[in-house]
Amino acid sequence: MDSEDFQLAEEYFAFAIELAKKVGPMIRDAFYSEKEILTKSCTTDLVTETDQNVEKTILEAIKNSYPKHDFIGEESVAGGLKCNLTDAPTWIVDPIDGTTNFVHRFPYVAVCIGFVWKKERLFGVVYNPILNEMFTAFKGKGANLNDKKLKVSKEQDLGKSMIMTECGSSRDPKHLDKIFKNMQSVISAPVHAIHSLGSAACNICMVAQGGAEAYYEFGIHCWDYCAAGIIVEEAGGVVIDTQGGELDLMRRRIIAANNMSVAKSLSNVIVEQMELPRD
Ligand code: LIP
Repeated sequence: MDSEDFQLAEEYFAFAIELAKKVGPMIRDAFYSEKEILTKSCTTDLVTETDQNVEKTILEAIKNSYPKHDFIGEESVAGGLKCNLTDAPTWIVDPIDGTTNFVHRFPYVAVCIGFVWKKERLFGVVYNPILNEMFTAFKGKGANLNDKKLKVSKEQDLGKSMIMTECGSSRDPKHLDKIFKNMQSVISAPVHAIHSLGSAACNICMVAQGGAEAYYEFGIHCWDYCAAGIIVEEAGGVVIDTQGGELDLMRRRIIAANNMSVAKSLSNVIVEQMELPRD
C-alpha cells in the first residue's frame, strides 16, 4: 500500500460512514415494526426483508461509486454469490449483525462495513442505529465511538477478565457440545463472567470500548468480524486465531482481546478447536 492508496482508502472510509448513516433509519424504523421472519441454513438462522434491503442499498451505492471494487456481503453470499477475497479493493458487509436480536427487538444490532485491500484490513465502520453508536476505525489512526476515542481495558490477567462469546445459530449437537465444553473451560479458568450481546460486532466493539476484556467465537463469518476487528485493534487491542496464531479472516473463528496476554491465556483454555468450512 503506498500513500496514494491510503489517500484513496480515506475517501472510501468517509463514504462508508455516510453509507452506514444512510441505512441506519431503514434498520431503526423496521426494528420497531412487525417483521416477516425467514430462515436460511436452519430454523435458528434468521433473515428478514430488512437485512436484504439494507444489503441491496449498500451494494448499489458501492457499485455506482466504485464499480471496479469487489463486494462480499452476508445476504449476497446466502443468495449464492461466491466469497472470494482477492487483492482487489473489497468491501465486506453485514447489513444487520445480530439479526436474531433485531427480530426480538433486543437493541444490539449493527450494520458492519469493513474494507480490505491487497489483503490488508484498512478500515471498519460498525453502526448501531438503535443505540445511536457509530464505531469507526482506520488503520493507524485510532478508533472512535461517535466523537470519543476508544481505549481497551488495561487488565492483563485472564482471571480478572470478562469474556464475551455466543452459542451461534447452529443446533447441531456435536457443534454445541464443543461450544459448551469451551464455555465450561473458560468460565472455570476462572474468569469473572461470560456474557453475550447476540452480535459478534457488538461484542468486539464492547472489548474495544473497555467494557469486556475479550471475545471469542467459532462459526461466524468474515462479515461478522472484519469491520469490528479493525476497531478493536485501533483501540489498542489484538485479534488472533483461536489457536493463538495470526488471524485468518476467512477461517470463521476469532479471539479479539484487549491485549496479547489475555488473548493467549484465553486461547490456552479453549479446549475444543473447531475447523469450519472456509468463507
Ligand atoms: C450472528 C453473529 C453472532 C453469532 C451468530 C450469527 P448475523 O450474525 O453476530 O455473534 O453467534 O451465529 O453469525 O447472522 O446476525 O449477521
